[in-house]
Amino acid sequence: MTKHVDVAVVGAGFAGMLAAHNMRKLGLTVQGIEKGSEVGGTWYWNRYPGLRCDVESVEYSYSWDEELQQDWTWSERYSAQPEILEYAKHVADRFKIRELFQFNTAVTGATFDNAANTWTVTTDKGEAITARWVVMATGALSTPKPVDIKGHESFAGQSLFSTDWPSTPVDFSGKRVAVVGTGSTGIQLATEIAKTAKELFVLQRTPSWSVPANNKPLTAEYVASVKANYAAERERKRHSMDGLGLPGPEKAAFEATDEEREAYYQYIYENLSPFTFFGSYLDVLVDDAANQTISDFLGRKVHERVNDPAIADKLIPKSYPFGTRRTCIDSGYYEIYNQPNVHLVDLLESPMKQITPTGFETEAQAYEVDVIVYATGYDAFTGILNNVDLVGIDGANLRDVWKQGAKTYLGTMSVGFPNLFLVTGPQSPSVLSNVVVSLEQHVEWITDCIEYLTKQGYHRMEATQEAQDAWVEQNNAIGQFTVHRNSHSWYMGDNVAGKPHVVLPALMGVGPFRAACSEVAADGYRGFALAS
Ligand code: NA7
Repeated sequence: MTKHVDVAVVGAGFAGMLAAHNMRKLGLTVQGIEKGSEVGGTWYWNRYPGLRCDVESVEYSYSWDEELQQDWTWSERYSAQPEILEYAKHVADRFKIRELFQFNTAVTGATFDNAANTWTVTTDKGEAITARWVVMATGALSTPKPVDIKGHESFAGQSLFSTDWPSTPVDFSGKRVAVVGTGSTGIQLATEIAKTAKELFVLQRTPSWSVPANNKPLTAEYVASVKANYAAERERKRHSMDGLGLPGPEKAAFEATDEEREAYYQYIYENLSPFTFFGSYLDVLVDDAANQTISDFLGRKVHERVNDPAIADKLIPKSYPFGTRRTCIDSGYYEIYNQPNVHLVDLLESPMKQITPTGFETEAQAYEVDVIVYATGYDAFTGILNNVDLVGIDGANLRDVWKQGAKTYLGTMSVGFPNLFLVTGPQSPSVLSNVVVSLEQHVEWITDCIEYLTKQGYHRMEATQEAQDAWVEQNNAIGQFTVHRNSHSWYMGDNVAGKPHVVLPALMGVGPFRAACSEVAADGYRGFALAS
């Protein structure tokens, strides 16, 4: 039997929970669908040891309910995954959000009925749900990149995946372990595994920049000071460039003396979020020489932390400008290379040949290991949307429409797919911001939009080609203006074979993005075709 609701919400992560809650508040009928058995999204699926958020906990939390933010108290500066999952569960309990979702159910596809202006959402349980509006709250980093190393299925030891970690603790003591990948995930995992493994081989292709987390328990005084001004500070951050409202002097890098710059970078390094570097000087994300001053500073830090200068040198990124790949925070990452049981395998120097039944082989030598841990990243932004069959007008599948590159208007809708809202989709700030601030903005905008459409008696909303083209073009132009023009990364889709090189996140910043979305709404949803 087909169930009919006003709104179907896919995903019970931070975005989906809020979307379902908001739709119910509008008085609409809602069906949430979640593949996992619990709320939490990325914090439900990811549970590898050492996993910690790289945005401070008092910021990485909902701001839409004052009592919630006053009642909940974070224990550490950067939360570990179990605490964030507990928070998500607390919110679900507090606002009775679970009753809006069907868990343990994966969406397999959705097809638009062009005459009825409804979507039929299908699930792996064989169900069909029709909905006027669909909100895809599926996250930008939810589909792992397939392992693309020759021979990986032949490995006879234990293969572990950061994105599908066993629910019982894994004991690495006495084992020879290889970690593949040195993004945020690989860095966190390697730091943890180095504590107990007999031998740890860290397989690095592209090094990341990493800055000490300086994680610490939060004092009662600090928490009280945050809570005293929570609402006002949240509001300020909503209009900032990164959603974090980090400080930045109003001058260009070379307007400061070398000593001034060094002192300021040192201050950021010791005290502030690493994302502060992005706005440290006005021109660091647009001017290559200004940008290089940060790399030079951080390179010196790597040398201070790693005893062997040759290894330190290999750990220093050289192939991309600072800020065009995720800057990581760590809890002793570089120092693991001072331990006798930890070995850096530089795949740029000796490329990987293959994985074998007993380990792996580079061009230079063969290694025997008991465990291989893959921290090889995601098919970001589009993976999850392309893995289900989203069929819009005239039977077009989103994955085919996006073959030459994902395109949206305001990150929220793609031409040919009416009534299908994306949250933190391509060309929205999402991963280049405090994503909770971004997803709240997106979900609130969608909520206001659906309320408007409902009140005005509209049954259909579709992005126009003209508006979408202009939005994508503007984002590409910003990409060309910034240091991203010289980079290849998952922000551009470059990590997945065959994926087109497109600027996936919106680079304009959180505040300007919010302003653009608000203007569109105030102008009667300019750039969208509305119909009853
Ligand atoms: P990332 O940042 O995409 O990192 C993946 C890492 O895996 C990166 O170092 C890759 O090197 C490496 N990789 C991928 N495929 C291979 C192969 N075939 N051989 C060797 N190395 C490989 O993903 P994370 O999970 O660490 O972080 C994603 C986000 O999650 C992060 O930014 C936070 O926002 C949270 P490459 O760059 O391809 O040379």
